[in-house]
Amino acid sequence: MNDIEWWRNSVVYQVYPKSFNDSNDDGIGDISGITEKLDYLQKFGIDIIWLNPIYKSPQVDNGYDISNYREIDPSFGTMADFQKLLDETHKRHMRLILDLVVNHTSDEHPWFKAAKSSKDDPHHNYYIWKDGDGKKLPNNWGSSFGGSTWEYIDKLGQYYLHLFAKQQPDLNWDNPKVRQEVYDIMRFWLEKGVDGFRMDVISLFSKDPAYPDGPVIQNKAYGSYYKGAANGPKIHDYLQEMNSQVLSHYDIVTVGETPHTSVDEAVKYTDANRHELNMVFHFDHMHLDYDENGKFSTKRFKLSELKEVFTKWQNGMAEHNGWNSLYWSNHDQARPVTRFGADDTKWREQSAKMLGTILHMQQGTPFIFQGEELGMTNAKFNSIDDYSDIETKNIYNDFMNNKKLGLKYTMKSIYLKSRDNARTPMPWSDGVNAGFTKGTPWIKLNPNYQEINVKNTLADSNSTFYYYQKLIKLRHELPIITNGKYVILDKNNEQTYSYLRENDKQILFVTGNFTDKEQTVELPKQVRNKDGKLVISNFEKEFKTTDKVVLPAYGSSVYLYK
Ligand code: TEU
Ligand code: CA
Repeated sequence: MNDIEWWRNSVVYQVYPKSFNDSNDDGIGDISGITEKLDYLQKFGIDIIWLNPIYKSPQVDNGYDISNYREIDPSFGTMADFQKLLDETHKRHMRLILDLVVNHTSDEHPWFKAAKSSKDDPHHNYYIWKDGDGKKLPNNWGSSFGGSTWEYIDKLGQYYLHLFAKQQPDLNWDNPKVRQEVYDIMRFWLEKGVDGFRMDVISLFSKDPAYPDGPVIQNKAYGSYYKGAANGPKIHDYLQEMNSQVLSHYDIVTVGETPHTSVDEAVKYTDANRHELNMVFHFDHMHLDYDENGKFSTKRFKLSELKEVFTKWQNGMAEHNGWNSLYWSNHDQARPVTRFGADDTKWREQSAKMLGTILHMQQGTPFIFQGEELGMTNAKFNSIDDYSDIETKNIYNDFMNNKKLGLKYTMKSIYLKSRDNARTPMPWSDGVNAGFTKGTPWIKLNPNYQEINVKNTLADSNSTFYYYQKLIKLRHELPIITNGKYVILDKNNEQTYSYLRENDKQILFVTGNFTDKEQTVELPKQVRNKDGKLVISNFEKEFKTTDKVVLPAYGSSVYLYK
């Protein structure tokens, strides 16, 4: 296995620092708190830790609004705490990557303060400005967090662009000075020994200079910016420049978050011959349950569509020398057992393990979001006051006051889709505040933490944790999981997801039941009546596979054929 890049058979664990572990009892997770839990991560077997932003930030968007890229936000600790975490991670033969958020800064960043002071300030064109009268918007683009993407500065007679909150002004990537500033920031962290970056909304850096109006979709009040800002004219030039000036000088991994990006577009970012990024996060499976209200819908995904998405990306990347990231969730998404499995007590852990099987046996680098290994569910908070996320708050106001969708639908869509579902504190025990803090947690715990927590999961040899631990181990031990060709077997049904992984020596047969009823899966001709070795299954019964497999509710299994 050592003839491939290390990130191709690695598993990444995403830590949301604010909610992982609080070491100084102020109710906020912090860097020293992560260091305290490195042995847990090492025991789990993961290879790479991804930290969400820990830089100085007013926290309007939980750290995705950065006011100083070279300082640790005091709420997370000090630079010495960070260096200790990095050193302790390396001592345990794990790697650590940071979150690079350079599509925008905080409006409290010194660059923006200078930029908005005068049109003649040298930093003015670090950002994107359009002359205007304060009445007629430069175009119809709507911010991801509601409202227009344009904010008017009276004194300048200009609008500035913000694809996200108005406190997150977009940087002007067409300005070479901005790009050099970013490359210097990257070198600052890489020289400390950081092992790479997850790059925030990397597909949005290069905007269409015409700033054309976008289509009005999902009955939003404004047009979408996707056509004018996603995968823009210069994005690949900029990434190839970034690669040649910075990335190629270090043994690191890069994963770009690429909203609004098709597989055809994504292969341009990840084809190794293009020297841009190693892999990207796409959103196609995250959009399967969108409806006319966009993300905050009560619609359920369709398994046939999920299989189509995964198959498109497995094939697309393989055909173009690209590489997939594999994920069910992150800090922006709902918990997988609620969204794709079954989060009732009866099937929760079984479906969590099934989802793990289906994702971790695919080709690519799997990302596990903190708590996924416990089979954590969405947190059903009763009141909007219990939610903290800017996106959730804005949706609540839009649905209640503009669209008048009523409290029941609004709260149900928030229960299902709020980003806070992923941001409730990591439950370490069934004790006070689940052992996350001795202070008052910055956000409420998931009410089911007495049942779902690390202490209970480690005490149960059949828990999701130990199942995921085996999946991670399989990826390290079976090259076919890294290099086998993916072949979908049951594209159209809504009950099971079965696929093969093939190389010149072996065949892996992977199958999972997405329903609460027993399902029979015919074995494909490639393995029928062959002797297969069961390598993992989330149901105990071991049986001979001849021509079919009977899967119990949410059952999943993997067989290896020579
Ligand atoms: O997310 C980008 C992004 O596309 C998300 O805003 C996504 O569309 C939304 O969360 C779906 O509900 C990145 C970060 O992951 C996110 O946390 C930040 O809020 C955002 O960029 C702005 O930096
Ligand atoms: Ca703390």
